[in-house]
Amino acid sequence: MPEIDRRRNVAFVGPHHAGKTTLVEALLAQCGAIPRRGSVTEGSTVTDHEPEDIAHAQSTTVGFAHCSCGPLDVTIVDAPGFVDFFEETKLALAGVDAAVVVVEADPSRVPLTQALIAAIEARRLPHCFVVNKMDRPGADYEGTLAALQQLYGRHVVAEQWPIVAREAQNDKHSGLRGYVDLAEMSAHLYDDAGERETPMPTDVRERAERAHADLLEAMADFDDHLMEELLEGIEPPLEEVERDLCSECSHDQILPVLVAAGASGSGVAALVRAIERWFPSPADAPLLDAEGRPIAPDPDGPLVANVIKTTIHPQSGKLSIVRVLSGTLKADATLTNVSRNGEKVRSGGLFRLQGRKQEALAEAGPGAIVAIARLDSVKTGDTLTGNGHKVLLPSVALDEPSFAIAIKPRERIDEAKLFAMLARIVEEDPALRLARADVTNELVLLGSGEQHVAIAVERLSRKYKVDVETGAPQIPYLETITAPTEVHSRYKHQTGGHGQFADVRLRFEPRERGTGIEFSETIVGGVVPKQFIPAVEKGVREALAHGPNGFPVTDLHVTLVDGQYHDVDSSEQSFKTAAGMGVRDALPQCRPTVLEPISRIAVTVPSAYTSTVISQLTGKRGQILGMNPADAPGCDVVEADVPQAELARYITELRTATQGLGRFRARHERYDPVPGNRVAGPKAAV
Ligand SMILES: Nc1nc2c(ncn2[C@@H]2O[C@H](COP(=O)(O)OP(=O)(O)OP(=O)(O)O)[C@@H](O)[C@H]2O)c(=O)[nH]1
Ligand SMILES: [Mg+2]
Repeated sequence: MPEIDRRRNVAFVGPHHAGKTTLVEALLAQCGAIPRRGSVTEGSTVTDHEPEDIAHAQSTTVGFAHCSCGPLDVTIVDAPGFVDFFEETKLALAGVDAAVVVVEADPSRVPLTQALIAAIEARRLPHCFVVNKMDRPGADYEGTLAALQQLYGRHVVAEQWPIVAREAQNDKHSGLRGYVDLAEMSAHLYDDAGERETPMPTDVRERAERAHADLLEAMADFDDHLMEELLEGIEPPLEEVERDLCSECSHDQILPVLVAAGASGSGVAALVRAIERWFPSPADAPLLDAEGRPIAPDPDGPLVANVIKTTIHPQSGKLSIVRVLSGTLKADATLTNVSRNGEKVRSGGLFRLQGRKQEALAEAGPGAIVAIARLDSVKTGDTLTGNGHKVLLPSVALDEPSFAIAIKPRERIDEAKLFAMLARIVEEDPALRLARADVTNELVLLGSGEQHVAIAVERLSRKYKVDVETGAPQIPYLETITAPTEVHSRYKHQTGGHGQFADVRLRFEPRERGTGIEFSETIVGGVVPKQFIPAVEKGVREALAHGPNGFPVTDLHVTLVDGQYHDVDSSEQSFKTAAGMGVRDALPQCRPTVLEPISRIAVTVPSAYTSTVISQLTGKRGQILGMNPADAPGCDVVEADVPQAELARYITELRTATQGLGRFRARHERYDPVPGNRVAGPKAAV
């Protein structure tokens, strides 16, 4: 079999804690890639190898592994399930040809797959579901299946039915013993070697027969011949059923559902067979370029590769994990980075990843997912080609960050160094963003949620041995005036020699919100000589940087209306000083008021949570602007204007109130007076 036909690139995705990493571990052990299964809680798995994964007993970034399953060469991408890391999952999906969606055997967890399934369906990626943790008491396969069908339709269909152990006294589910293969209608019990066939247990026969009929009916929607057989009451031959299942799953038409208990390895042997039979090889389903044209996976064709992940090690340097789409990638080759104006880059070594371990490779053909060392200027998402070939791959649209912290060095290093280190952390995870805040000038790190940003800070401290201080970013309050005034300010100073003298009369008037500061003058007869007027303006503007409440003053008009000077003693400095004094005298007379930034937010939530979200926003002094159906089915978009001060932890509160399903976008809208002039937060000064 040609090498490409033996390849399978599969992402393991699904809600947080569904058991993906554990299932991957069991699969690697089943295929002999590792001697025994490690455990997430002990920090000994292949794909959760980063210190942050181990410390939190969860995946915090994608992990890569590979194994040979019979003739197959399978590359596994183990994606983190926690909602904060979803952008990372989206990037990883760009590199695979199929996905195993792992869900717990608990119907209430099924809605958590919605954004993920939308991303999978956007790519028309073949996928199956694994209902996992079937060993747990109370595991509910039937309910979970029904919940999946309710959300994703009847083409989500059981291909396996569980054979469960029950407690003698109360008949309650107490474990998973095996499964019925609903295509073959054969029963299998798990054992140390994987599984063995067994006569069909009488207690599942009837239920399995109904599920078998459902499977055939769902498949018949895509095969007229099978439909005719069913209408005539003919049992279709097994070869036909299997052929249809392979074809319909690999074309993302039928979404089979399997059972497993990854912690004990139960179900893994059948999952391996499913990957082999149902999922396409890179040759079967060529990936598309940015214009939607398929890229022929030809080993002798022009090289095209896509960077799906970047990792940076402080000592050993950068690894770019790429998916080869066409051509043959070699170590120490010159590549063209089409995404960066055709820049030429020279690759270092080529590796295959087994968790943290790297195996050197001489070359990698179409469909391979491999790591390239030392592509220093290359970023995640870039398209690399050989010989200047000009093809560009589609970019993955990442959501805007919804949580921010302010960050500063605690000691030792200066901010510029910290910035450089943070930039490398952000390079590893493009869902993070580094910015300098307007008004407050703080360094802020933005991400998809509190945990996302906290783990990035942990990674920063570990990798670069830097101690940082973090906290909520300051709210960029401003202040303004609400009444006009006019002041007279004279600066006169005599210290031996020649003295200093300046006299100004300044008028202060409120301006419309958002119009900023305007300075003008109505001097006649040169009572303030022209050369000193810029100094007056400078003095005014500098003094306006700190209003009576400590915040920058905005939205006012200051006019220099009159003044006096002295031939010898007047200078730019003395006029600047007089102007500053005038501002400080005037502002308290102008009924100053603090302004707070208002964000316009659009919250997308399943309709069942819309009223919860509206009352949550109202409780945050939000002004609801409207509510409309969202693009995502069954969801609403609530638009509101909310003070930024109320939104610091909103993503966490929103997810808590909506089972993790709510998301929002925010942008600065305007400044409004703070009710009662009372500000919260680090600069509370009123
Ligand atoms: N009872 C039972 N527990 C399991 C099973 N699989 C995993 N677990 C436990 O569930 C927890 C989560 O398992 P993981 O494998 O880390 O789940 P995950 O989906 O990779 O989690 P994230 O990557 O953080 O989304 C761990 O405590 C596992 O020991 C299973 O089949 N049965
Ligand atoms: Mg995991």
